[in-house]
Amino acid sequence: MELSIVIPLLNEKESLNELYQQIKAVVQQLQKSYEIILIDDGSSDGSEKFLLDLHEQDRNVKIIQFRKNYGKSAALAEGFARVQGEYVITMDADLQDDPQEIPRLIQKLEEGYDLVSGWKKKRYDPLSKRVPSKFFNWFVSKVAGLRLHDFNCGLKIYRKEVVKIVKLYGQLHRFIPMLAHWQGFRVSEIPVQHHPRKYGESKFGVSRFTSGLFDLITIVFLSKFKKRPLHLFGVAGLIAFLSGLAISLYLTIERIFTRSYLSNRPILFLGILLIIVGIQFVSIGLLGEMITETQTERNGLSIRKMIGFDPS
Ligand SMILES: Nc1nc2c(ncn2[C@@H]2O[C@H](COP(=O)(O)OP(=O)(O)O)[C@@H](O)[C@H]2O)c(=O)[nH]1
Ligand SMILES: [Mg+2]
Repeated sequence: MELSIVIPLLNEKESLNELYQQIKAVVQQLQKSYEIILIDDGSSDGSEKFLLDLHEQDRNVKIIQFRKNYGKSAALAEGFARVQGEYVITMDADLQDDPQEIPRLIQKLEEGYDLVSGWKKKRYDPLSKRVPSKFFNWFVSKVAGLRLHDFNCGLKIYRKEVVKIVKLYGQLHRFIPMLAHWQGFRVSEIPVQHHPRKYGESKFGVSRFTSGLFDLITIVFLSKFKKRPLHLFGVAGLIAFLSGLAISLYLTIERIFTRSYLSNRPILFLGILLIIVGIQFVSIGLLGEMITETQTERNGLSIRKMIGFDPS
């Protein structure tokens, strides 16, 4: 199998037929063997029925149907677990991504990348979405150490290894290029054609900002400090503890030598607070170290090739 096209969807009934026709035209032109995996994430608009009929007509179409809505990341993760193609393409189901871009994505991948992301250079979404998105992409670029214009474009191509290794949950689909980059995969992007939404409405509201932020904090923490949590909490704890200690010492010395009263020194409370917080941070860090210590998970090395070993 050469191509796997993975499409997570939620209530996109009106778009599905057009989407299928467009994809089919493109892959037939390419003359590659393919599968189209559609993940119906608890749709309630009759998308399910259409998908089942489609599978009856075309056995290259495979369907995963969730009983309820688990979110786009979960849908992608389930699709990724099943793909067989050497190249995996993801796209949105709402016709905003253009299947015509698939040959260009393949071409770029074959220049020697593991992941090529689409970049909606001219984007047909409301301003309320484009502006925060600019900021998001700038911020994630900084954190990731990888400059991309559009981390969260639905249209992307991957080599199979990438989707089998990168773990998705929560809202992590927004950060796939970052996760892949951190695993040592070679990531690039090309500008792609984008279209306005033709049918239905956008499925992501304001909650995209908070959930995106929390997921970002989690992965930065997990990827940088999972194996050494004390290095994060210990530093903060030490700074707090030493500052608190300095304040308390100063007050003590002052009290002994000048007979001044502590009752009118509000900074006393800061000193106490910092000492306690400092001790707590260090303790949390040590607890974290204990949890890490007991994890049996392998070293988590990302290996590109092993040559000359017997298959085991
Ligand atoms: N599996 C799954 N797909 C979803 C969910 N929400 C949206 N999608 C799909 O993700 C794609 C992009 O969603 P859309 O609402 O167009 O987001 P926007 O383009 O950022 O406004 C579409 O194909 C949706 O059907 C969800 O909860 N689960
Ligand atoms: Mg959309």
